[in-house]
Amino acid sequence: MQETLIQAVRGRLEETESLTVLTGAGISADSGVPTFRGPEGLWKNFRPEELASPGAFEQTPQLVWEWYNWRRESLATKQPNAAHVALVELEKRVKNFWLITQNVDGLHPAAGSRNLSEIHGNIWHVRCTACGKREINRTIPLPLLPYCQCGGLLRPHIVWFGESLDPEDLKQSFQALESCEILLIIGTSGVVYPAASFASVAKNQGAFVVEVNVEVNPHSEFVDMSIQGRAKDVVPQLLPCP
Ligand code: BV8
Ligand code: ZN
Repeated sequence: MQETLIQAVRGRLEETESLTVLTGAGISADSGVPTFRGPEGLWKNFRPEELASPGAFEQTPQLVWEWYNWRRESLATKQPNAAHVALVELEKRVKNFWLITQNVDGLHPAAGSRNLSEIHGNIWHVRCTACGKREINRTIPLPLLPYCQCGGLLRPHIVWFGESLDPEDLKQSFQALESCEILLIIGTSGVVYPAASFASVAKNQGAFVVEVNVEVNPHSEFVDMSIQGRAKDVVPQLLPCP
């Protein structure tokens, strides 16, 4: 059954001129990066509001930086997997290709994806809370409280709960969702907004929506095709024959 679905999607990808892809933590699970809401999920020990929110950073910046330092340390040894690489290949082959990721792990740019919106930010980017300066910083570990040359406290350049997404990222994402013939959704539980609404944005303009996930999801009833399987196994098989 999955084989037939994969063949059908590969056939569509061969023909399409416009593909948008939305990824979540599931695509990085096969690189050894823990997902958020899975059994061994990152959120298992904390409530998101406890750590991934401006209030938490305001109250206990050390605790928040401890968590991000721990995640940076763990991510430093992780590599893109076959699914990330297959998306780079698809970007080369499809005329209009855009990748929207909720992931902050940096594995898509590391794999070579360029037409990319990291809508929740990137764990390797820091931003000054005083002067707003943003830079890539791979120091591991960062001093428990890292400061900018201007004396301002640095924060992860990541979108926390209750924070708005970068308007530029939103504009690019909606452009890609409103113009694509196919939306491919890989490895997301579809619970975090506004990304959770992206499937219906594409669907409402007539896109064919395909999901790749190891389990059925809240938005699975929205999609036209749901392929059950691990991203690293399924996504490379979607590549049109060279
Ligand atoms: C916003 C950065 C406007 C942190 C993240 C009440 C008050 C305030 C806000 C809200 C509210 N109610 C709702 C909201 C909006 C809120 C929201 O959606 N909350 C949810 C929880 C209800 N959203 C926001 O706040 C957003 N901003 O709306 O701005 C606004 C402003 C003010 C007030 C109101 C609104 C900002 C959201 C961004 C949050 N930041 N990350 C960090 O990472 O440190 S979200 C976090 O979840 C990650 O980025 C992650 O990517 C994202 C989504 O999770 P998934 O990627 O889907 O991962 P998950 O583990 O859940 O699922 C993995 C999936 O993969 C599963 O389906 C699994 O089956 C599958 N899988 C596993 N293995 C594999 C696999 N699939 C394939 N292959 C495998 N091998
Ligand atoms: Zn500064």
